[in-house]
Amino acid sequence: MNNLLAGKTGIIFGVANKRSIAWSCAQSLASQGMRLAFTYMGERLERSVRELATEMPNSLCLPCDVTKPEQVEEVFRVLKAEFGGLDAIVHAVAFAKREELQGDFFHTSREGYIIAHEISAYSLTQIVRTALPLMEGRDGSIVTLTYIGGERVVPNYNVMGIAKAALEASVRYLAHDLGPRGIRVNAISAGPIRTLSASGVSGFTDILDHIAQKAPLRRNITAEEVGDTCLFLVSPHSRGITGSVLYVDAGYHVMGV
Ligand code: NAD
Ligand code: IMJ
Repeated sequence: MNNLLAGKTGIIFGVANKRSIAWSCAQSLASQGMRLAFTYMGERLERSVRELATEMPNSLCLPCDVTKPEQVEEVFRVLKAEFGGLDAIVHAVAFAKREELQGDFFHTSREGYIIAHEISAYSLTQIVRTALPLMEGRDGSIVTLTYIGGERVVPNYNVMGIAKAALEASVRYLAHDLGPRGIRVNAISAGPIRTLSASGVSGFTDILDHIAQKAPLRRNITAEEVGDTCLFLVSPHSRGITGSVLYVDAGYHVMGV
């Protein structure tokens, strides 16, 4: 089984380097024959993303800062010209100012709150709206990445937790909007993984150790496991699932203590 997505196209937002969860999603989708486009945030990441994308046949790389609507629009203009249509979107984008990810949540600044929500939550809705004309009539699938800090308190996750709650609610409202057009929208709630976005998070090693001791599977998860769940959500095997959050967390979310 290696051609589940032959003839289909997808776009991946959020590759920074080979450790990015978005890159594992890309590898799983490409392994089943999907043709992919990648976006990168800022010129500093262009080289890294272009180098990774050379592994993927017929792929495209485009700049996209999700705070710039004209860049989002340009992405889908190019995609229409190059791919014609679009079957899948993977949204793996999040950002909050570093100073907002420590100390008391109530210190969150107005600006920090707005930035975290614009990049980590609103961007999904903006991307979906702009992509819609390319996805009409194709039974598409949209997948975003979330974290349990959007439903429960994880110390230091702070404003990112509030933004993930908004992102998860957006998944439900988008699923309702797009269901009649045959487009599904789901989120993957991933356990902690050492990526660029996890670097410098205070106590991250302790959190990984805690999961390895307490999660039902008694281990942490890998980015490849998230990628394979993304493949499931993009493929027709998940055709009855929309508006859901799937946990790829070694079962940690079921625990009470
Ligand atoms: P990562 O740093 O590799 O990916 C985050 C991406 O967001 C980067 O590629 C970055 O360039 C992009 N980004 C930030 N600001 C942007 C902007 N203005 N416009 C466009 N892109 C922008 O880290 P990751 O851990 O792979 O994160 C991917 C997703 O997974 C995020 O939504 C994150 O919240 C989520 N997640 C991560 C973990 C974890 O432990 N690493 C766990 C659960 C969920
Ligand atoms: C992030 C902050 C605090 C605690 C955290 C995390 N835990 C985990 C993460 C326990 C697992 C990683 N995560 C789930 C994220 O969504 C990270 C988002 C993020 C990370 C950074 C670090 C660098 C920076 N801004 C960031 N913005 C968002 O400047």
